[in-house]
Amino acid sequence: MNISKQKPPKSGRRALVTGITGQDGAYLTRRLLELGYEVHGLIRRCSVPNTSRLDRLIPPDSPLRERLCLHFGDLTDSASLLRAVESARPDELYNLAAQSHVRVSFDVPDYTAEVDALGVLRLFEAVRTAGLAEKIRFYQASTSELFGKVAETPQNEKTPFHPRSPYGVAKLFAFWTVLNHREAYGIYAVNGILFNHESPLRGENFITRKITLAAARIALGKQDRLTLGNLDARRDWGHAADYVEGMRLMLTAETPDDYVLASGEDHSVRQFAEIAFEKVGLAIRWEGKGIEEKGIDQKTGRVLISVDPQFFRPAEVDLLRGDAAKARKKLGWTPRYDFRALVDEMVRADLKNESNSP
Ligand code: NAP
Ligand code: G4F
Repeated sequence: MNISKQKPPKSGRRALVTGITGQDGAYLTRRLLELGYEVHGLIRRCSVPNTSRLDRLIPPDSPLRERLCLHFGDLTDSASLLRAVESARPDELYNLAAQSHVRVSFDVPDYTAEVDALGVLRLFEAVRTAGLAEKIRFYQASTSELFGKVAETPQNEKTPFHPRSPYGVAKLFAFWTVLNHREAYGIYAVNGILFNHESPLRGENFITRKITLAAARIALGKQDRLTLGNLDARRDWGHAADYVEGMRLMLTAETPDDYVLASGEDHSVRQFAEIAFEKVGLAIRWEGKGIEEKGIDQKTGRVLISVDPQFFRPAEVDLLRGDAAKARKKLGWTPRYDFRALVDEMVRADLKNESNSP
């Protein structure tokens, strides 16, 4: 992998991806490389290597790597953004970088706003300073968290916003920053309002991965119990591979617009856990209410899941279910995974990894 100023060989279109080391960054990068793009990524300096997701999807000996180039930078550092934009001179810019954890945003609200809100503005300033405003196509990773305390169900592009966390509020600033740059400077900039999307590469402290990892470890005798927060929360979960394809499609439309990507189904945290545990051969029975609720192994009577209020949020988003009709119709977006296939892939991957590690 090229780091910084070593340019990869020239090819077709050029993309710059911020957040390239994250879940979506890795899936999007693989897809763009497969399509022949030259991909530049913004990467933060880290005390341990942080390219494990890229390494998993694009093996070190893959010829795709020749068209991948990483630049050190940070959304809080304007000069580094300008350097990356000027060096890559991208046709397409995907801004995926964010402090993306909603619960954590209550602990670090100031930092979350610096990155998730002002970071987007800094990136637009870099684009304009580099003289790329007329040529670039800019994707912003907006979120269903904007709907927050939902005004209607399902949510679509016209549903009013009511964010419920510092993360959601910061992403609201970012959403409007995109619209403002579209209207004020004519930049081709779009918001992808994406509902939750998951994969085996999902961070381990998001609910789906926390559950699939724990189910695998409990089945293998490596963990006793899983402790969760709000079991009643409902989310619209899809697969990241499908959603990065939607991001790309948004930048191919003739005119810039904002789109919801969602599966159209919602499930509770409790249901997700039940299915994940079932897939490792553990049937769960629920007993008790509120913080006393327990998920019990039907066969042995052992408590496998319990509730800990430390995982509750100061303000919760109770229910998200999206309507992606516009993206399906105008972009031809067709997700391949359904809910069960998603859970199945995540559980299998965690079982495999955990079986092969101490
Ligand atoms: P993720 O796995 O948490 O990845 C976040 C990425 O942002 C990582 O590469 C991280 O780098 C990078 N980053 C964080 N702070 C940064 C900073 N100050 N400067 C530069 N890079 C920084 O998130 P994801 O699930 O792939 O999500 C991608 C984007 O979509 C995020 O903006 C998220 O808010 C948004 N989104 C996600 C979902 C979802 O369900 N996944 C739904 C809607 C919207 P490190 O690896 O160095 O930490
Ligand atoms: O997996 P989560 O942490 O995802 P959340 O808050 O929905 O945010 C994710 O999706 C957003 C799109 O809607 C993105 F914008 C955002 O970047 C992120 O990717 O939590 C899902 C639900 C919540 O209601 C939470 O309260 O699960 C509930 N939950 C219950 N117990 C838990 C836990 N969440 C976590 N992380 N950990 C728990 O133990």
